[in-house]
Formats: sequence, structure tokens, C-alpha cells
Amino acid sequence: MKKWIGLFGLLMLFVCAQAQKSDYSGWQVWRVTVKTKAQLDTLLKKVQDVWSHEVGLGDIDVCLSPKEQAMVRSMRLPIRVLISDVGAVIQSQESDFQIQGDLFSQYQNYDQVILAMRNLQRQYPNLVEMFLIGTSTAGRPIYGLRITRGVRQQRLYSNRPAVLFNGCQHAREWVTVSTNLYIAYQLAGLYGSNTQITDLLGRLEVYIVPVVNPDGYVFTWTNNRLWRKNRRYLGNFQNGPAYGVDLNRNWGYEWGGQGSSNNVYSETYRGPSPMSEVETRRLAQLMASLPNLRAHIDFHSYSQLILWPWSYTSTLTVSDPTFSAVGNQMRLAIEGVHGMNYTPGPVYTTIYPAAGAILDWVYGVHRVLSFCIELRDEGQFGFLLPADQIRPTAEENFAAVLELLEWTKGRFVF
Ligand code: 0X9
Ligand code: ZN
Repeated sequence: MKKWIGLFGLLMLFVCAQAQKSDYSGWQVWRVTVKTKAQLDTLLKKVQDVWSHEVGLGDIDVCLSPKEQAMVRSMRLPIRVLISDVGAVIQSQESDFQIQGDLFSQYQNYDQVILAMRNLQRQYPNLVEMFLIGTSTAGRPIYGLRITRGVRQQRLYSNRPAVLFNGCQHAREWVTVSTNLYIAYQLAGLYGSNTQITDLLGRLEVYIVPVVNPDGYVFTWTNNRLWRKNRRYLGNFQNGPAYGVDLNRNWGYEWGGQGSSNNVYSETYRGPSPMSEVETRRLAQLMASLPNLRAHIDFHSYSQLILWPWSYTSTLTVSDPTFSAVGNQMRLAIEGVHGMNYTPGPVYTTIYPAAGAILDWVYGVHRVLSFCIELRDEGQFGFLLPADQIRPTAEENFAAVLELLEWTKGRFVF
């Protein structure tokens, strides 16, 4: 009898855990064509979750609940269905998690990410050091890797120029986590056999923070695959409890401007004040502690773009020729690996205004060359990029990373 009660309990636990997950059955991703500004405004009012970066006239990709589909259909605009069953895609990818493979043939949950970082440090103790940047809103550790020749002998404030890579400010952009891990694994793994990488790691310090937003990332694995923001509880307002700040609108340079929202329910909610979130503050502190920092890439997905400041204004930075030259080299390097096209340009004019984005802060406050790379794809799967594209995505972007490291090699630290 006892045994049956126990089994029943387990079953209920399982059912409850399942029931907690957001249900995306009936949801679809559409590519809608809008011809007038009025149509665009109406569409944006009806839709909660815009996926594409093109928010002007023309094609725009949106993720829609059945209710939203009815509302948008009534507008009688040209529609192409990109994902006909979002729920089914999420479910089919969940069963992939079970299959064991190497690190880059499947996505890694947060525990697996931490384990992968630890393993790399254990395997290359003179090259790789894992360190704690701080803890998230919910108290999860945020880790970074420091990679350089003789990492234990190097002073913390090295006279080698430093480059920082980070992923996963946005929780659902899983391929950014794998790409950051891949960069770390390639650098460490090829040191000593590949002359270019051996040379680079003798001259540079590389910092890698695969998951800036661990609470959001864990939430996408346990509760809602399409969560974007962090998971801070904001309070109970007119539409019920509100959670989450968009970390990439929370940075303290021209915070609060165009392309960010003061609505707590919005996907681009900027937070109550600049740097209000512990996740942005800790990463900012790390960067501020590195007087040798010369370059940075913030990885996102999706759309295949190579972006640079500004995000808050259409004005070009005084460094635009440098951004443009390095950005173009990265574009060519990426194209050379699997022939994929990534479009380069400043954020504001290439995609949309996004005040409070990390790259404006990094460049605006520290004058460090800061890029945002939007990884694969171009909308076929969007945030639900199939696992078999992790490796090619990471491979082509590692080529871009090498370009940036080569550029940084020439930036001296006095
Ligand atoms: O909206 C964003 O924050 C980024 N696009 S995403 O679909 N990944 O959310 C682009 C913003 C520009 N990039 C950076 N400032 N890093
Ligand atoms: Zn993003």
C-alpha cells in the first residue's frame, strides 16, 4: 500500500512539474507583410512577442497565440507561416535533450554549463581559470573563464590587452551559450598545436561569460522555453504579478531612451533605474575592473547580424571606421567557414533603436570596441534553432572571434 502511495506521490509530482510549463500548443510564428505605417502600428498593438529585427515596413516575424492569430488574421495582411506548431517544435527538441552526445551536438542546461567550465579549467590549469563574477537575483552563481598563457602567474590586472565575450543576456537565446563554450574549448584545446592561437594566448587575456542571466536561462529549461528577461519579481500590478527586466535595456548609458519600455509586462522592460539589476551590475564591475579591456562581443540570436554602437541614436560614433573595418573582417571570416551571410552595421540604423543596450555602455563609458553578434538563423527556426546547427554556428563565429583577437593583439596596454 505504502509503495502505491509513494508511486502516486511521484506521479503527481511529475504531473505538477509538467503542468507548470508554459503551453505553446496552437502558437505559430508568422512572417507578416505590412505596407503602411498604420498597419504596422496596429500589428504591434495586437502582438506581444515580435521575433524579427525588421520592425519597419515590409516583412516582420511574430510569435502568436491562437487569440493573437485571430486578431492579426482579421487585418487581412499577406502572411507566411514560418513555424506552424511552436509547441510541437519545443516538445520535439525536448526529447533531443536525452540523447547523449558531445558538448556541441546538443544544448546544455545550466548545471552542464558549469560542469563544462570546471572541466576545462581542470584540463588546462595553466591556461584556464574559472572565477565567480557574482550571484543572480535568485542567488545563482554567475561564472566567467579567464584564458591566457600562464594564467596562474599573471597578475589580475595584466598588461596584456583583454577581450571579453558574453552570451545569454536573453534567456531563450540558447545557441549563444554553446558558442561561448565553444570559443573557450577551441582556444584552450588548440593552444600549443595551432601557432596562431598559441601566439594570441601569449599576448592577450580572454574573458568568457557564457551565461549572464542564469535565472532566466534555468527558467527556459524548466518552465517557459521562450522566456527572455531575467526573473526578478517586480510586484503585483493591474494585470497580475510581473516578472523580469530586459537586461539589454538596463545598461546605464543613455538609459531610458528609444526602443525600451517602462511597462513591467513588456519584453523590453528596462527596469526601474539604470543598472537596477544585479546581473548587469556584476558584469559591469568585471569590465570596470579591467583597465586592459580593448574589445567585446555580446552574443545574441537570431538574425545573422554584426552590430556596433550606437543603439540609442542614429548618429555614428567617432570610431565608426574602425567598427566598420573590423566588423567587415568578421563578416568575411564567417562567410568563409560555411558560406553564411551576416549583415554588418550600427544597431540603430541596421535593426532598431535599443537604448540601454550593453554595447553603448561598453563603448560609451569605457571606449572599448563593443560588438553585438546576432547568431543563426534568419527566421526559419528563430530562437528554436535545432541542435544540429550549434556546431556550424559556433565554428563560423570562432573565425570572427579570431579576427577580433588579431585586431586586439595590436592594442597595447601601457
Ligand atoms: O533587442 C536586443 O536586445 C537585441 N536583439 S534580440 O533579438 N537578441 O533581443 C539587439 C540589440 C542590439 N544588441 C546589443 N546592444 N547587444
Ligand atoms: Zn538577445
